[in-house]
Amino acid sequence: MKVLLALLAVLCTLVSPVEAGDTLPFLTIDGETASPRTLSEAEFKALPRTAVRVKDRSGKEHSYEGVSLGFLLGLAGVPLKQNLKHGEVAKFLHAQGRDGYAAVFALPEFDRQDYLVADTADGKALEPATGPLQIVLPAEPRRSRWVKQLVLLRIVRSREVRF
Ligand SMILES: Nc1nc2c(c(=O)[nH]1)N[C@H]1C(S)=C(S)[C@@H](COP(=O)(O)O)O[C@H]1N2
Ligand SMILES: [Mo]
Repeated sequence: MKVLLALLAVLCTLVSPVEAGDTLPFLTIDGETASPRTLSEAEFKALPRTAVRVKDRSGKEHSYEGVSLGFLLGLAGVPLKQNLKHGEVAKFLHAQGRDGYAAVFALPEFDRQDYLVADTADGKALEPATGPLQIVLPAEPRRSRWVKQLVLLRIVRSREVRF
């Protein structure tokens, strides 16, 4: 019986999506990178902060603040900018929200500075439906990569296709 229960527990953890509620770290950066890590809310808040200004659909400007997405990847040892060489360009970022929604980014995209993991908008913490963290991309009015409730930044290596 005990063995069966243990097996069931293992199976449950294997099939459950990234949705483990309170047990989920604030932000996880993992995958094919030199120093995968998790960040607590306090650790995130202590990182160097940047701000970007973005116009919404009605033309109203909003100020988002948080930590540069490239900086966060750098913390986990992801090679970027001049360190992004040769085979490393086959890697990409899979960014995922608590609901499982995901968007991908190629690593050379982080040559630009204005990709943000925001925790505030106009000086206030993001709404629960959006935060506590959201990817904010000032250059992308189509907001499909503005992953809400961001919990995971995973580096994935694209596999060689053999013919
Ligand atoms: N976690 C999560 N983030 C998400 C989505 C989602 O379904 N889940 N939808 C995306 C898409 S397709 C769009 S257009 C915007 C919509 O957000 P808005 O209605 O606040 O502009 O959120 C993006 N971020
Ligand atoms: Mo969308």
